[in-house]
Amino acid sequence: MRLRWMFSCLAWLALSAYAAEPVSRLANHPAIKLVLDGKPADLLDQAALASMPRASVKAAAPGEQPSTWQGVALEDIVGRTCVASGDALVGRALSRFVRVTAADGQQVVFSAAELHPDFGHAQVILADSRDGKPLAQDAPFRLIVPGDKRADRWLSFVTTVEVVDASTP
Ligand SMILES: Nc1nc2c(c(=O)[nH]1)N[C@H]1C(S)=C(S)[C@@H](COP(=O)(O)O)O[C@H]1N2
Ligand SMILES: [Mo]
Repeated sequence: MRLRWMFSCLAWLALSAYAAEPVSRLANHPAIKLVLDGKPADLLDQAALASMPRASVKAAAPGEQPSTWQGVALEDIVGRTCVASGDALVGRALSRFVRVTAADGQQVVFSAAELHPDFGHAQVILADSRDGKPLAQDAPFRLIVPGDKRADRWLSFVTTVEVVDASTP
């Protein structure tokens, strides 16, 4: 009897912790946190990401067959911060970089110019599907960097995109 009471107490605690914890809900409804110069700029949930233009690229990680990856261009996500997109990438803005973080803490960076169509045009994609199917072990989002000879920047389980001003006074 006592055990059963303890059990229901534990179940109640677990349920209320779930209700109070937005992070656990995010696990089922993936979203990308967008940060501009250290300040939260936006939360791109599934609806926001679905409203953006779809981007597609055929690319192979070393030793693998090429796949068609689909998702949203990293450049378009950066543009949501209202900086470093379109013709705004001049002067000091050329010292901006984009830092992408994964759920395991792994991080990679790109310069804003490396992504921009007038400069490097790296066509990096935040992919959510591979060959028409949702991602598997690398879900919910994976960076695809088509030009790289190594897959080290093909970051899996991406959570955060930050735009950082790296200029010195
Ligand atoms: N989140 C995250 N993504 C990551 C890594 C990592 O440690 N964490 N390793 C990278 C490295 S070094 C490589 S080589 C590829 C490996 O991709 P694969 O597991 O699809 O072969 O993932 C990349 N993406
Ligand atoms: Mo690697």
